[in-house]
Amino acid sequence: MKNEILEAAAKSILEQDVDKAVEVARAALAEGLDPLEVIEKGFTVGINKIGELFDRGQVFLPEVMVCSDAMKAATEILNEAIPVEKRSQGIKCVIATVEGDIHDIGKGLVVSLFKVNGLEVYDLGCEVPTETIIEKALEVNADIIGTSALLNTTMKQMKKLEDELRESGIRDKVKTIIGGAPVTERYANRIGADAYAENAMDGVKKVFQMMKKQ
Ligand code: B12
Repeated sequence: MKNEILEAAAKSILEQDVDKAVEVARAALAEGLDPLEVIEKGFTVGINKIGELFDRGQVFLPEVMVCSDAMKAATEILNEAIPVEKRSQGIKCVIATVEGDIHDIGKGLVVSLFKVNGLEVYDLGCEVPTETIIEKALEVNADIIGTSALLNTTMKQMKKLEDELRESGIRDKVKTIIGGAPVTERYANRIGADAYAENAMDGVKKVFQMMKKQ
């Protein structure tokens, strides 16, 4: 049953079927499946496949947009069902998708998982200028700044953030973590980010590791 639901989840995205995606998300919860596993091993498989087809020119932007609507509708239902860690960890995180980048599905997942793990999250949304990110981090006295970039052309905003934190003399006041499909551990090391996360759960793990070291 589990495999069937995971397959149906991926298929609903590939078939651009918003209603089906919602139906599968609800069915997964009714079956008692782990919502995170359904997102990662089901719906995300579908959206990644769409990304490949888009890359090869076999699907076009309007279709990707419907797929992402389906993905968002399903993940909203599943995110809400992830069990919440009631205990606040007292760790403040400012999260944003960088300037020029509208991809916010992955960032949304990061926000949800951070929250359910007891982190205090300030979600600035997408297309957020570096200056706004830094202002918010200073305003709330953030421990962590997490940024997401899905485009080769917007990744450089992450370097800009590192440079501006350094130039303003506040680099050691905050830890940075970056993620998104084109981002790598190597890139994080190169620009001087404190951590790279492959996915949202890895992000949670890295945040706790960084805060423990302090
Ligand atoms: C959905 C989608 C869209 C949707 C976005 C809807 C939305 N509201 O987000 C729409 C249709 C609008 C779109 C538009 C465009 N897109 Co698009 N899109 C995608 C697609 C298919 C899926 C992205 C996604 O949601 N993945 C699912 C989520 C769950 O995964 P994720 O984002 O990687 O996030 C996970 C991890 O990376 C990590 N993570 C991510 N960020 C962070 C941050 C932190 C702090 C942490 C801890 C972790 C973390 O955790 C997340 C959860 O586990 C990708 C293909 C792909 N394989 O990535 C292309 C893709 C990213 N898009 C691409 C392109 C080119 C575009 C456009 C420029 C197309 C155009 N010609 O207009 C525009 C960009 C407009 C802009 N200015 O931003 C290219 C980018 C190529 C590149 N490397 O530069 C891709 C790779 C497709 C491709 N193969 O060509 N897109």
